Amino acid sequence: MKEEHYNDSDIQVLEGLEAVRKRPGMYIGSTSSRGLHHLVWEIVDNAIDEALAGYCDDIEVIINPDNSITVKDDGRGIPTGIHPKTGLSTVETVYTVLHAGGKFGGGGYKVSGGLHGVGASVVNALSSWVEVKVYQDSKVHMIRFENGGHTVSPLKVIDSCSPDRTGTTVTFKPDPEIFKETTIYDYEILKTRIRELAFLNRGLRIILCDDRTDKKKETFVYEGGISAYVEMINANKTPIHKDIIHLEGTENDINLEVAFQYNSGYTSNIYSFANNINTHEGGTHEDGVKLALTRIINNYARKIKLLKDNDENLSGEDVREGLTMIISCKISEPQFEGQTKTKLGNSEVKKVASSVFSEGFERFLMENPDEAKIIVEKSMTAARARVAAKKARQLARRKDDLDITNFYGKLSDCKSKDPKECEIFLVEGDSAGGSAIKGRNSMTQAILPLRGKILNVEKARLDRALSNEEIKTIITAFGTGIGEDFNIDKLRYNKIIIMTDADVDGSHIRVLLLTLFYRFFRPIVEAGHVYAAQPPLFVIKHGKTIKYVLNEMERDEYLSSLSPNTKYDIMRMKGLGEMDAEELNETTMDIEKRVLRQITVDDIVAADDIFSKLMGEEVEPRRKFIEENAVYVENLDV
Ligand code: 28F
Repeated sequence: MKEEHYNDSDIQVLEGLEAVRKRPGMYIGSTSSRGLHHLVWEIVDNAIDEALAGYCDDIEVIINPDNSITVKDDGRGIPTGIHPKTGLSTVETVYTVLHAGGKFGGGGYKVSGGLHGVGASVVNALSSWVEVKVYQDSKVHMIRFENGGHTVSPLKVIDSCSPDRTGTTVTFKPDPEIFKETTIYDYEILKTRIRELAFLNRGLRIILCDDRTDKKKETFVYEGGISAYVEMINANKTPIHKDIIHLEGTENDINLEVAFQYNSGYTSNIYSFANNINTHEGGTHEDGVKLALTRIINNYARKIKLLKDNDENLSGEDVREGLTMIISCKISEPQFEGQTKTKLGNSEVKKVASSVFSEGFERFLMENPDEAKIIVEKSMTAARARVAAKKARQLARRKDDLDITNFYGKLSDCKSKDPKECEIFLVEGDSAGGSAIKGRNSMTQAILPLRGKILNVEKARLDRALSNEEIKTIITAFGTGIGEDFNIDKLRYNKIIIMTDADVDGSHIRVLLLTLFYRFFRPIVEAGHVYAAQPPLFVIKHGKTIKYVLNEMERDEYLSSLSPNTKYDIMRMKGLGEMDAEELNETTMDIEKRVLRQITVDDIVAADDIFSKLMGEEVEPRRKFIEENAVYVENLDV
């Protein structure tokens, strides 16, 4: 049996890698699929560092049939000489000595961006085996580790290669003892991050191969860098100005690059990175750019007199409406903070980001007045919508001290103020509304007669929906507010009952109301507060008995339950509007007698498809839908 000789550096090596195997989460975040894929990024980062240093143009990532991973670069190759501090080759040192601070461990940071990451030894510790080949000086050097980083064959020359072939090739097999959840690689996860790395490092070519069963090979290289990233995100949107704006600058050894373009949408897609790491939680680079963007657009808007002196400033939200932006910062000692260590903390970056951005964007606006005007007008429109929505929200928010019937006169509110026992009927048409007000239990039942068709909110932005009287009344009555102010705890009724006729008009109103609820009050539906009243379709009279039934099925069931020689009259009910207060209460409102159908979100999701066909812009789907469903459209039971 080979004599094991450990000198003190061997012991330090083994203790270091042992520590990683004991608490892998400290070094790679978790041992789930996410941690498994993180191993790839540790090795790829080292190759990218060699690219950032300017020595590598091509990187290849291969998923081998056994789910081991090979990463190749055409850089200088890890030095094969003896490392002064450890007496081992530099390659063996890089793969067996645990360096200070990993992104997850030791509270430190991931050293990257030209200083070769710390991750190689972590990958070694968590792999069943690792093989490193270095192409250097026309020789192929190879070293192999097994079982969590033990050197089983020290670095030695195994072959020769052409003098112009240099680089590093690393193959590793994650240890199933560590990655108990899965050791199967996901092509899409690798593809997404590799594509992102190619966007973030313009001109760098990264090839991804899957050599398992369904073989695949894709190459990612973007000469446009993060501008190409913006182009991809905006591909299925409508850009409102031609150029993608690209700004870059370096101050105090901090490099800041920004690419952005506005589209006609309302949402903002801003993604920021520090040393290629996705700073999901933002940070000082993103803050600096955002502040500068708001300041510059306001200054320019006032300069060209689009913003008058007494107009209030455009807000950060206004200037970011429809903005697609990528921010990439490269810094030698990044501090990552936040819940998931994805917030850039270096305070010195904020000033640099702000000044690099300001200088570049100001110049762009001066040199491109037409595009500048488009951008400023977009922010102005957003500001107007924001102000309108705020005003409407204030109007719509119930003034507790005033009885809101004075406000609109349309809502006949109930006397009780205990939401648990109160219910509100949204009734179609004034006549039914009148009967409902007369026939109701005024202690707990509020009536809101809806006149005509409420707005089709399918396509409207919040501020337009809020300008519709009927909708404002509904929002006020509910008491929850709408949009960002929405608070379900303020709901004033336990049941919201839609009471419309079973005819096409009634169904149309019902679908419009459900569109409104689905778009702006979905939590109320999800909580099960919304119901549809079920007015009876037939009334059967025999002797002194009057029996109301909901539909044909109940009618037949009831008739078959009568004794054969019972004489009876049967009539099809008229619309809600023709029922008198007594009848309406008796049949549809009285808690003891009525039948309500609770509306659930999946009702609405199914109907949502119907909404967009019936309410959406295109005529074709609507015609097709009505044609196919005409026979049922009046029983549209949503
Ligand atoms: C497939 C993964 O790991 N590529 C790498 C290099 C190149 C050098 C290097 C790496 C010890 C600590 C300095 C070569 N010549 N691909 C990779 N390529 N590491 S890792 O040096 C590591 C030294 O930092 C290298 C001259 N300087 C650096």
